[in-house]
Amino acid sequence: MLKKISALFLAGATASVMVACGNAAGADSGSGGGGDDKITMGFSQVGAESAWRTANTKSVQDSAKSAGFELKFSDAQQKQENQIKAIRSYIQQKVDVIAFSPVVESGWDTVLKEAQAAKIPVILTDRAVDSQDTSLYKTFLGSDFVEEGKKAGTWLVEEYKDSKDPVNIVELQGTTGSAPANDRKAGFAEVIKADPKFKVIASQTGDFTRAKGKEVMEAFLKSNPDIDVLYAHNDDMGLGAIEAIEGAGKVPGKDIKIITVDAVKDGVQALADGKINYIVECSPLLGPQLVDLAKKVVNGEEVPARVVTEETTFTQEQAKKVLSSRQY
Ligand code: GZL
Repeated sequence: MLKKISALFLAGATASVMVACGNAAGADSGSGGGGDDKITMGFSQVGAESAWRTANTKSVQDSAKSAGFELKFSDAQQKQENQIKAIRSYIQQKVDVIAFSPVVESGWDTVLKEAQAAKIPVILTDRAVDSQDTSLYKTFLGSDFVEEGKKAGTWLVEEYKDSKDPVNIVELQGTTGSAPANDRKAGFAEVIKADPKFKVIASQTGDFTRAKGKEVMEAFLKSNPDIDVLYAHNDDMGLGAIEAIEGAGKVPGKDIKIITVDAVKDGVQALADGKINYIVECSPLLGPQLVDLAKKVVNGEEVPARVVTEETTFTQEQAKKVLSSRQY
């Protein structure tokens, strides 16, 4: 039974709250929304493009189940039109709250206005939108992708601090137009621009998938004989690129140094094996925080405008120590 609780949301919560990464076993805190009525959440997921996404889906589904939510879940296969269709169907079904990870940053205002008109609160998780009207959603829960890009760049500057030679970098970008791709690129460029020896000689999307990462890296290798570094916006593209590098008779991690983002198990394994040199963590375990925020929003409680997950980084030595305890 869907019990509509009109959200008496107090606008203008601006504090950003730094919270520790959720964990898969993280029990949700607080009581359910609206007494014993089930909260019905409509969730539109980007797709199943990477190990990160699979872990994120599991975290959302497990947390919704343990919180006693009725979860309506859809996989958009990385297509914005499928997400818009799913959000519209959730509006039709009069769910209590809508949450989604927008595959790209732009093009959401119309459907978000429809949700607002239907008085259904929306939570952004994982990826952000570029809507100017921030009243269209109640909060954003996820990582600071610019910071992730900066961490990648900072490691590279340190790694080559004693070198005077040019450092030729190729970049495998995430999905074109997505917040992580835009921001990881910007953060990295911001840091390396301090030294002109760092040159991004090729940059192209690998759409966050292993297969595309391999395909684009093969093309990079054919047209650029002197690649020193690969910066891949996620582990999956980096792992695909490793196959291409080895196929070209080069040694990943040595002939070409590799920096990736996420820290999923296969990525941390490659880091421990010396095929990747540095990984910036991006936690997919957003489920426990999402259900807590959803309960508050449905109950009309104030929530921070932005909830940023705390994340770390891993060197090859650290990877060997943490590998057995990685949850995804
Ligand atoms: C980042 C997330 C990205 C991951 C990729 O929060 O949106 O999408 O870095 C995933 O692995 O495909």
